[in-house]
Amino acid sequence: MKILSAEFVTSAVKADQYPELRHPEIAFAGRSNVGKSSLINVLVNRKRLVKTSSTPGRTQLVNFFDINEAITFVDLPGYGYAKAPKRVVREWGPMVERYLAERRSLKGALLLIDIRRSPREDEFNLVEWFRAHGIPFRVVLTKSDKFSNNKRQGNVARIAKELGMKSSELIPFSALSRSGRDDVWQAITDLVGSPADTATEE
Ligand SMILES: Nc1nc2c(ncn2[C@@H]2O[C@H](COP(=O)(O)OP(=O)(O)O)[C@@H](O)[C@H]2O)c(=O)[nH]1
Ligand SMILES: [Mg+2]
Repeated sequence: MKILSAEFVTSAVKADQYPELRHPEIAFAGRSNVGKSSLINVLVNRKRLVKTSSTPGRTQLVNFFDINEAITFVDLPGYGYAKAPKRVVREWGPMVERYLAERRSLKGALLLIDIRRSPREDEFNLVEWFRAHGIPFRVVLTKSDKFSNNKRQGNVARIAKELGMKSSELIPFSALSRSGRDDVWQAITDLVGSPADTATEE
C-alpha cells in the first residue's frame, strides 16, 4: 500500500460524535501498551500520527484517521491499564461493543496481543463480539522483536492454540524492525475487500 496521506480526523467519547465517513473502516483493538499506536504509525510511515506512550492515557477515546482518503483507521480505547479509574474500566466494554455493533462502515478489525502474553478475558470478549456482530478479524502479535526467530514461532503456535485458531491466522509484527508490516497491510486489504458488509446491516 502506497501511503499518499494519513490524517487525524477526530476523537470521540460517545457514539453521536463518530464522524460520518464513507470509507471502509478498520478497527484496531488491544490492551493498553500493546503497541497499537506504534503499529498504526508504522503502517502509514509516520513517526507520530498517533501518540505512543509507556504510560497509558486515562481518557477513553475512539480516534479516527483517514488514510489515502480511502480507508479509515479507528484506534479503539485500550483496556487493562491497572491504574485506570474504575469508571473508565466499567465504560470500556459498553463503549467498544456499541461501536462494533453499530458502526456500519466497519469492514474488519485487528486484535493486537503482545507476543509474550496470553489472551485473557478482555481478548476473549473482543473475539466474541467480533463473531457476534459478524466482523471479520485478524490477530496481530506485537513486539515480536522480543524473541529470536525460533522462540517467536513457538509463541505464535502457543497463542494460536490458546485462541483456538491456526498459527497462519496470526501475524507477528515488530514496530522496531517493521517486520510483518506487509503482512498486516495484506490482512487489511483482505478485510477491506471482503464481502462482509452484509454482516453489519442487521
Ligand atoms: N520492543 C518493542 N516495543 C514496542 C513495539 N511497539 C510498541 N512498543 C513500545 O510499547 C510501548 C507502548 O506502545 P504504544 O504504541 O503507545 O501502545 P498502545 O498503548 O497500544 O498505543 C511504547 O513504549 C512503545 O515504544 C514493538 O514492536 N517492539
Ligand atoms: Mg495508543
